[in-house]
Amino acid sequence: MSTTSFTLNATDGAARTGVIRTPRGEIRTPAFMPVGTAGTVKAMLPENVRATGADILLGNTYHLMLRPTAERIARLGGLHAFMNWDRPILTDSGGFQVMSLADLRKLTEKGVTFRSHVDGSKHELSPERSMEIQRLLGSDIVMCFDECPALPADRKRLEESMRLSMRWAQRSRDAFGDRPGHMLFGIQQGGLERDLREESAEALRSIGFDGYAVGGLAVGEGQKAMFDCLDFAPGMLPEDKPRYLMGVGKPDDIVGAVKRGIDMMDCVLPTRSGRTGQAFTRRGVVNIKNARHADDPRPLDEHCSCPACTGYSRAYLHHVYRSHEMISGMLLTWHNLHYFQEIMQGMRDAIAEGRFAAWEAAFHAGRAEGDI
Ligand code: PRF
Ligand code: ZN
Repeated sequence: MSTTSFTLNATDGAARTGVIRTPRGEIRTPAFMPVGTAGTVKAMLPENVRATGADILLGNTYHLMLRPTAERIARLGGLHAFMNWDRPILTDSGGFQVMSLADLRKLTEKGVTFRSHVDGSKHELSPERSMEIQRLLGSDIVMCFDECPALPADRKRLEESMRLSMRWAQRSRDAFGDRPGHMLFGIQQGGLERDLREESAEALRSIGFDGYAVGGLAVGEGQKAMFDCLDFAPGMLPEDKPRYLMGVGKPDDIVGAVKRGIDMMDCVLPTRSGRTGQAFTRRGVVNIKNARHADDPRPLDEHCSCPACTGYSRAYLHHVYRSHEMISGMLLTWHNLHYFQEIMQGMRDAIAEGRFAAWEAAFHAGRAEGDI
């Protein structure tokens, strides 16, 4: 018996819209998942994240296993109760974060050993331990344990790494077992090489997953190379399962990915940029720290209905940023998440009504390349 499902409601070219059903609620796709790495979407209350339109958050095995530990979160009733978010949570499996954040990493067939970036303590992660941690957290969508090389990487390295990730995908599947109400996603690797992507997709399809991620992109290759890869990679994955592009991206990356058949994405960009004074708007990026906003009585975006844009001027947002006031990160994060979710809703509606190309043209027409 399966208590989760994915329904495709409409397609327009390669773009798709649908819904993932889980016991904790529905996820409308294409979906953008705000990042709640350490059990919080930084600077936001969970109910306010929900108010921006998010159906699902992303959490991180790596950060939570180090602090406060998966066992402690399990004793306290799981991650949903702990962070006061009762809707779906997807957790990344840890390998990617170990490689980018941890110290003294050692990779073997079994898994990785590393030292914590927090206190230097020694830890191990493997497919089996990652599945156990994600179960203790109570994650609704569990990710396979994989390895993701930075690009550019030579072909031999990409091939060996991808094959290791596919062996780990099988071990992840075996360790995950049968958990009604929870989904396990495989992760395609293979860099920008078409034949390696196909080999990886074939390995994952034959194991069988509830959804499939495109991993190994947005790691230094640039937008053009990423889009070239997305012209073929999603089409190698089963049509009747959700496809998740990990760690992407800027608004135009997200639109280009959906156009190429991606259903889910996550990125720290709206939240992190919100704390560093960058706002994404329909007309382009606003750097609120810039002195030219100091006397500007206009809102960030006159068409935006978020609290930052309905209640405050650019001059105020500039002032609180320069004064290091906490409300600066709160307001800009809210605005950015609101804007990202508005893009997703716009794409879902456009795909459902068969007018994605026109929606995309309008999206690009209103935008400037540099700061506005
Ligand atoms: N694998 C995992 N997490 C990820 C990635 C990956 O390839 C990426 C690549 N953009 C981001 N997060 N497990
Ligand atoms: Zn706004």
